[in-house]
Amino acid sequence: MQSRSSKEQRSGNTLRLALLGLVFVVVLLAGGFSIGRASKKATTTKVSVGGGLDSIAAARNLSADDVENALATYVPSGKYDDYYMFASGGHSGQVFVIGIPSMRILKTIAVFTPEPWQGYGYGNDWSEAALKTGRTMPLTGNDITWADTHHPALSETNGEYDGRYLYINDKGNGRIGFVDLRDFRTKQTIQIPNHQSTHGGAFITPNSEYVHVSSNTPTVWPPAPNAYAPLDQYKDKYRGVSSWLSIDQKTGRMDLDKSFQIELPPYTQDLADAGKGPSLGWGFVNSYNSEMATGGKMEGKPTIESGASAGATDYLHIINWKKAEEVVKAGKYDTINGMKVISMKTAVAESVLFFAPEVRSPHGADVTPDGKFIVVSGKLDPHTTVYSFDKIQKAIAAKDFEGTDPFGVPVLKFSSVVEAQVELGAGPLHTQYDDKGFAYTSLFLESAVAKWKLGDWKLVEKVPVQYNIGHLAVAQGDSAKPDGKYLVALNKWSVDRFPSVGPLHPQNLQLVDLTGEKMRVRYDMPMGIGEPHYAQIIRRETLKGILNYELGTDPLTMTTSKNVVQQGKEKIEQRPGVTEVWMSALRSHFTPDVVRVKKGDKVIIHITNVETSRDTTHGFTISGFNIQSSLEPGEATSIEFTADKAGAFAFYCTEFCSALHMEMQGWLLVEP
Ligand code: RUQ
Ligand code: CUA
Repeated sequence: MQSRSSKEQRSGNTLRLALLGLVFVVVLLAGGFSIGRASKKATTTKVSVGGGLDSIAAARNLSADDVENALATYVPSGKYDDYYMFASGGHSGQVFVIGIPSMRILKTIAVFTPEPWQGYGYGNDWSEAALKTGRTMPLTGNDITWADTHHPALSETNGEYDGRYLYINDKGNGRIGFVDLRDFRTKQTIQIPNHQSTHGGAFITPNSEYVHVSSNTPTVWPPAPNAYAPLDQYKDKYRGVSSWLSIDQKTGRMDLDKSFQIELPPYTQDLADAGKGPSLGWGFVNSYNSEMATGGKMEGKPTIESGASAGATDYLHIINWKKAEEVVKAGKYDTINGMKVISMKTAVAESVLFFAPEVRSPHGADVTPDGKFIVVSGKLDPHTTVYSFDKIQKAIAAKDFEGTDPFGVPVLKFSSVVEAQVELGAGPLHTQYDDKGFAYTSLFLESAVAKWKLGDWKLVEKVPVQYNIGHLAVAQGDSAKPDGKYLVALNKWSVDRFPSVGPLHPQNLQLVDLTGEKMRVRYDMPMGIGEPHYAQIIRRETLKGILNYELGTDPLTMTTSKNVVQQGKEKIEQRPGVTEVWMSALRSHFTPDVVRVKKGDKVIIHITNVETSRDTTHGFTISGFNIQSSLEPGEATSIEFTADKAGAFAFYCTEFCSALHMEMQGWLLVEP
């Protein structure tokens, strides 16, 4: 449909002609019938719709291209987008859910950062339990209330997104979070032992056995509070780490007892991906700074920027995680900060870890959907390098090494493992795939997306994007079965695309249509709420989100809360130093609506939203106590605080739930 109208533009290229084509498209879309039937309808629709479109386009000064872009992305009221995109929020510490192709934000998911609308992180409730497990950084003892979320990973079954779980790493503080896609809420955050940072990952193994992350900056090893080594001992005393976090198949939670780590040299480990199909059981992590530069500009040493780019090559880390599992089972590990860690020495001896040279300063390591190749781009090289998994296996079997790195890790011969080097343009970073054998690589310096053909290893086409694209995401593009169709360019700079909102500009996400002969930028989406790094796009039907909870559900466990409050069974219990309340919320009142406590009491309020129909959310806040809960339909939560000042404090429902929402109010009386 779209190609028909673009063809017409090419021949005529007048607004009127294109609009006629579009009217035809509208009719086709509306009817979904064959051409013969549609043209019958066109006689009735054409006049009103065509006339309207014509004058709107003229009044708004829209070109034919603009109108086509609008039609290609518009999702009418009450209709749904075809895809969900889960985008990281960068240093907002969140995840954003965006509809594709409309590019409308459907939700923000709070992960590492308190978020008041969702009542996440206020009031010692279930969300506090999810947040607190990852809050304190053991190395400093500090509570961390922000995060730098980079790479969301959707759970997979047989290499395809299954819509159950989502994981997201915190680059800044070495953490990972788990979002339950039944209710789009974060259920677990973890400070991963032995990590100060994360970057390679999160990626999921094809049956969600593990979610992987590796460190970014190396840490003093073994990590411990007050562990210190000066930078001139970097090579000996600092280490990177690759973590394989076991996923509980029933709950989606990560289980550190069943997880393991692999000690790595103090290079800067970077992007990573899981093998699939023939490469199932393997993981690939690239790295930069094999030079081990540590900066020191004012001491006359090179900056990390130049020091890390001085050498000719870095190393792709090739990890046999199935083998690593066996090594752990055989007990060949050390326990460091409670984690099972395979030492570098053991990893080499047991053939768990190999290196392949990479063109210096690489970024992006992306396994093709068939699992046969790993695509790595070098930020400073216009080529992207394609490694063959088959060749890697043969080289390992034949011990076809060019030597070892300074830590004794065998380095495979570059020429033996490379399938192709494809010249794409300036600053290639990340690659995604479609269903037709094409690969799409972001070109940061060139501000473009390059489309190229797998197998032919040839550039097909480029489309400019605005500006400086980092990651890109293709519909289902990270799975064994990509859809193609849409690509989103996650551009770092917006420069002149939007009116001024002060010096901090929004990021610019752009929707690129992949269905036509040529790639086409359809839509600009300013992201004024965070800096998305990476995103994954999943078919809408795959997600089975719930519309309400079973009455009395504790969101943390998704089971019935032991403090569920049935309507009519509300009560207040008082014992020395404690007031405990079982409260219900129902349009438009809380029961009880007056709560008397003694100054200094610990107050526990168990609230159940006893309504379970769609969209009947209530909120709960008490003035002056930094408490804010969002009680979704059916939810039961428990709030705890100390009433240490006497006074009369209003509590009320924060969600506009009914005509008498303003009256959904009560009193907490703290008696002196
Ligand atoms: S990185 S712009 Cu954190 Cu994913 Cu490449
Ligand atoms: Cu309940 Cu407003």
